[in-house]
Amino acid sequence: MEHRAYIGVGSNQGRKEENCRRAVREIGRMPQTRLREVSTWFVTEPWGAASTEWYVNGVVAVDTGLQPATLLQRCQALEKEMGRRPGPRRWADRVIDLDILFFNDMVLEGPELTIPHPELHRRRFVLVPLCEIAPDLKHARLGSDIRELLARVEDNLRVHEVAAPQGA
Ligand code: A4P
Ligand code: MG
Repeated sequence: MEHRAYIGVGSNQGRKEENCRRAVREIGRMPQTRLREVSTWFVTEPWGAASTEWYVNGVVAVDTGLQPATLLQRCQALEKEMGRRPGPRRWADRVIDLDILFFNDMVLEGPELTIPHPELHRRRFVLVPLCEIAPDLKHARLGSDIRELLARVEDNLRVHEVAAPQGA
């Protein structure tokens, strides 16, 4: 059976946009998994005050036969493969960060996995790219769609579209 998952992709270390693009390619190569939508890339002001280094963020939609726990394991293995080291503190700088935002309309609060991602509705850097690819997607716990969440979000940290490459 196919599931629809949305994954948040972020990087604030090294070649940030390239890291994000590589992660998306690798997500598309996970078993039983196909990329369905990829948002634009955005340059975003760091949320959470743990770093002053700006991020590149985007969101992808996949159809997958993997279960949520397996998808999480695959994402964590990919983070590790791309050079992410376990940081000493929460929100430390990272080469790549993959968060499962939604998995079907599942609501789950486990020790390893919370779905929908507990902070997504408070983060403009997630809602802006998500609204691009899934404005009508309903948040299973809050009952609002992404367009509504974006209209209401109090986070005013800056989120800019990455400039198109010169000559493109
Ligand atoms: N976990 C629970 N639910 C999930 C889920 N839905 N998706 C657990 C992924 N992981 C989930 O995550 C810590 C643990 O969360 C995992 O072991 C998993 O079992 P982590 O990615 O290893 O650690 P982290 O990312 O340092 O902590 P956390 O709390 O996930 O931070 P966030 O929420 O990822 O925030 N500002 C901008 N502009 N852009 C960003 O991308 N990201 C962060 C990190 C802070 N500020 C940012 C950005
Ligand atoms: Mg994370």
